[in-house]
Amino acid sequence: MKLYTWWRSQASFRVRIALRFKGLDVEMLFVDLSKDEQLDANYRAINPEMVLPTLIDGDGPPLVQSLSILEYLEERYPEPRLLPMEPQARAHVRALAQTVAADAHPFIVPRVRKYLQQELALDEPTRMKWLQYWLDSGTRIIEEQLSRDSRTGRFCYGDAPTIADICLVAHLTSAKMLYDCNLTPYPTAQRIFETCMQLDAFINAHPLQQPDAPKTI
Ligand SMILES: N[C@@H](CCC(=O)N[C@@H](CS)C(=O)NCC(=O)O)C(=O)O
Repeated sequence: MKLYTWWRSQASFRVRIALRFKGLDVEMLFVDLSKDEQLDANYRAINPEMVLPTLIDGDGPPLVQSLSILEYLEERYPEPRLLPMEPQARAHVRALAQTVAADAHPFIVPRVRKYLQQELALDEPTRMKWLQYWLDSGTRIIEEQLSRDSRTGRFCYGDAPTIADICLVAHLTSAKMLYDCNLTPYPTAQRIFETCMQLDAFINAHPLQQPDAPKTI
């Protein structure tokens, strides 16, 4: 299996966690988004949207979109599970995952940041305000969902990690480590983050554990 990834990429982080969790061997191929390597013709040929991640399992075809890749891994390599069995529980877990991955994350990706800077000429403090607003808004919504739902346990759903925890951890890592957001108002999300970060799959997939990460940030 081959994964096109970059240490800072939130969507790649999601897939790295799932691969580790399921104990799958993967070769990492690094695409440096800070150098626009995703725009190279060779990468475009396998991922026409020119975004990370892309996963290639065996002879392919290339798999794109991190949530779709998580679902593929769950279907192809079901154990250990990343989705509960019961349909309403599965819908709940998918909804939590999408709250951050589909509704918050698109506002902060490099091509959006580039547009704010190059086309709208927004200065750095204004762009930071944008990023922190959307990250914080995603965290606030998932905190509200988690804190009021009796199905929340040690993890987002019960006492085992799911794709919701994967998306939550990737989101909070961006919020805290990359964009200095204050997470104090979100105790449930923080508690679950810390529980996940005790697990090898989450630790090993963390951005700063990647071979392409810088020594300091
Ligand atoms: N919805 C996509 C998002 C993909 C995405 O935007 N990835 C970012 C990195 S986290 C990227 O490659 N951005 C390149 C760019 O914006 O130019 C997914 O979940 O895979």
